[in-house]
Amino acid sequence: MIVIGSDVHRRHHGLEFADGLLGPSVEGPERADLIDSALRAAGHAIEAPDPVDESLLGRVHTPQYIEFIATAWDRWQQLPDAALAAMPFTWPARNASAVRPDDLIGQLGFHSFAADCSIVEGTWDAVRESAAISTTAADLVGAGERFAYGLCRPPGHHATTDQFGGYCYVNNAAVAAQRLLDGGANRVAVLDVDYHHGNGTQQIFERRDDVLTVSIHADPMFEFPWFAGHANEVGIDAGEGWNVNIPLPAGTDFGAWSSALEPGLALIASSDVEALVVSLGVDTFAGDPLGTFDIGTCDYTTMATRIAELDLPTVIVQEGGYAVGDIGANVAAFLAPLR
Ligand code: SP5
Ligand code: ZN
Repeated sequence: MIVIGSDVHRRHHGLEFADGLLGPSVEGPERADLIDSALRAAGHAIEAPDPVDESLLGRVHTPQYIEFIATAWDRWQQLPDAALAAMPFTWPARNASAVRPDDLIGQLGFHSFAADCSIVEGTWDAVRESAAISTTAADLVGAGERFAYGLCRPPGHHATTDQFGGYCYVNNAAVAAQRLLDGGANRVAVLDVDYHHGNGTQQIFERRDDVLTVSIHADPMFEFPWFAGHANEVGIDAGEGWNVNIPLPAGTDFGAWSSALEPGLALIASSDVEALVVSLGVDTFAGDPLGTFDIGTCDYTTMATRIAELDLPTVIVQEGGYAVGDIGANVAAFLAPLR
């Protein structure tokens, strides 16, 4: 199993509004560092990524959004009252104008959907590196590797074509899927096993039939991201039938989770896809502070074994997982059977 990773993620340590207070985000640098050390202890070598082709990011996202993320910190610094982190406080909600404001604070709201994210000095460096990691992993699989794992941080699956949120800025899974298509695959699937719905991946591909998106997640009736992830979201226009959401109740254990996985796998197996991207969140873990599911460390090995039975070239990108004491063991358990 080839693992791609880097220390550049440490430059991003954002703030998060939670429980009425602004504080350090639960999505912090220790997450990737702990995965890194657990994988090294399990015998994996970790290789550096190639630089990312930034034009690729502007095809999965809008070029205007990528330009915004890349320059927001410098613009923020020019404000006379620039504080710790660039964050919005107003978002375009129902019945709002679609006009993008000229002002930075307005654009921060325009280009985001949640107050769990902020932009700090090193955010763009880390975001670009995270996309480089997923691209490099995709290129390895495109060149014939059966599996490659991208230790991506920040995560990506909540990032839409033009909005950050849910600790995500650039959608690494979407970037990997697009890279596999560009490399010659006619159709790819993204299987999202993070605890939260992959709303960004869904939105990026919802009008396309060359990417099948399948997400298994906590029902948005009770969980973030709240406003996407219902079972009746099946894709739009040419994409109709190419998005599958499998929402699950609080407390779901691995037996029920596995039963939900089966129809997703069956659809992937029957859809003429030539490669697979797995959005691997381990926030389904029983001890996760953001989750409610009841999945154990050993279950991740069973999960990966079943996914590998699809017999597809597979890129795995890291998404969520906040039980830092167990995150390394959980990721290592998932990767263990993939060889
Ligand atoms: C990639 C990913 O897993 N993103 C998840 C983003 C969830 N952000 C909102 C979390 C709100 C948690 N509030 C917890 C309060 C506990 N006292
Ligand atoms: Zn998650």
